[in-house]
Amino acid sequence: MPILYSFRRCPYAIRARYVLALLGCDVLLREVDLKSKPSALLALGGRTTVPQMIDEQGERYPESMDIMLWALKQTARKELAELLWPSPGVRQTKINTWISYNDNQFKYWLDRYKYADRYPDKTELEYRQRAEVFMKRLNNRLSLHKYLLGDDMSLADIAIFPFIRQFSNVDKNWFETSEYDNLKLWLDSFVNDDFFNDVIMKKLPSWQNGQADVVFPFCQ
Ligand SMILES: N[C@@H](CCC(=O)N[C@@H](CS)C(=O)NCC(=O)O)C(=O)O
Repeated sequence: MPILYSFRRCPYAIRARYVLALLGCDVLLREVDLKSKPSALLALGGRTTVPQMIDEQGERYPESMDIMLWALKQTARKELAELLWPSPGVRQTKINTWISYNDNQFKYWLDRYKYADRYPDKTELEYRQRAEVFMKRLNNRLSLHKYLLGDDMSLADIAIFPFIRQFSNVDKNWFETSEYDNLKLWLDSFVNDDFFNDVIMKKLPSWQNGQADVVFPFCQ
């Protein structure tokens, strides 16, 4: 079985685990302590961020996007895979555009909003306002249909919701009373169910070399 190095709260790892679980792709999950990474991960050399996956042939998938694309290719759930990642290239380009805006623009302001005390250039409020540019775009899209690209969930939704979850947790009260009603409903649809809380976010002790592996997902 492929080996997945993961970290429970990491939004990149959450998106990877979500797609793997939804598509029924089994992996051996190794929960990483980021302050004391296991030597098996360090020994891979180069990038040691999580998530990271090594398949049965020893091929390495060093980023969350690589892992999600692997699952879409491997899965027996072809119809679901086609909904998440529709084959017309133009749809995939749109999905990639949303994801790269999230990863390259929004994430920058999210980190500063989360840790405003570490970035004294601006106030927490200013950082939040910068991040809200993306909130507004998402909220507008979600006023047109249930998910970002239409009435079906796509890879864009799954790749982005863990970052919005992080944003919402910085000041829960503010988020709950904010104007972004469509976004709140959309986020709720991902995080308020047993699949998310008991499968994707299940707590595991951190893995160190020699420890038994755990098969993920914990249900099918
Ligand atoms: N672009 C990467 C980003 C992964 C990433 O930054 N992961 C963080 C945790 S959320 C990490 O591993 N940080 C520890 C480190 O950089 O050593 C992906 O999509 O997988």
